[in-house]
Amino acid sequence: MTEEQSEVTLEEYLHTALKIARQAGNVAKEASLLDKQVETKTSTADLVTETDKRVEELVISQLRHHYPTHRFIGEECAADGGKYPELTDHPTWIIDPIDGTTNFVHGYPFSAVSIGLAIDKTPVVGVVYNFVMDQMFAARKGGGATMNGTPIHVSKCTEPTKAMILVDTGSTKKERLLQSKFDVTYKLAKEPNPVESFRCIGSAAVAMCSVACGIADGYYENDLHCWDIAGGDIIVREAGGVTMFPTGDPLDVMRRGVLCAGTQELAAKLVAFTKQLEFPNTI
Ligand code: LIP
Repeated sequence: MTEEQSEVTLEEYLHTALKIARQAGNVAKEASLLDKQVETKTSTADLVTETDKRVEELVISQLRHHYPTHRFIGEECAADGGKYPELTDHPTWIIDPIDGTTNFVHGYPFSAVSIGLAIDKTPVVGVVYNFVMDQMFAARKGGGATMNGTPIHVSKCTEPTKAMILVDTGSTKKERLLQSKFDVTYKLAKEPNPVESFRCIGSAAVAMCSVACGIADGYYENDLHCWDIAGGDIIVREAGGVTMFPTGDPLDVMRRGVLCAGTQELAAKLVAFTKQLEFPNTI
């Protein structure tokens, strides 16, 4: 294990990320009460506000101050730069300043600052702060997962018929992606072994943390980015759950989807369907 991955160092990274996420969340929460300037990005449902940009700048500048040799991938910088960011083995902070921007715009209470640190391309530290509900989810490799400092655990559900599953229509308007998501969800919703219930909450990071703390049993999506899932990935795994690409392959945060569940058994039963999902061509 390198020094960067030692427990002491990871704990220190987590501590820093927690402080910055709280500060960023406070800025976003204050802004949530004011009028918002909303612009669109890749589709009419892919929104960005001036607060997303401001919070991202704050998070990256603070992290860079602490870790000048680390790399950074932020949702809004990526949108501005035009070129899809590259993830290397180097320690890289992956930031979504407001995951659930549409919720933020509408006042629907699932919006979070998401910060993940990947080393060797795998998240080892994650913080997801739902600043509306004041719920701070956190984890580091080997340290367990917490919400507001209290340990959290996934549910033990193994059967789709007893599971609450989260999915999202997302911001894509591409027919191929939407059709495959609705087809898969329809197959999972009907007899002979239907999923008990589906919910949409509009934030991948909060959805993953909902699985991590056991209020949902699983979640899948086929049009995400690394910033939506990097923080949540380690939180789910440290809470005892599993994360993967919806085909059943190991999770690669640079591929454009995720499936997570409280148990391997439930994940395998979902993968039998989610492996039919289509994904964006961009890596
Ligand atoms: C959003 C996600 C949401 C997903 C959307 C979008 P944003 O992130 O978290 O769950 O379905 O496609 O990516 O744009 O609010 O940061």
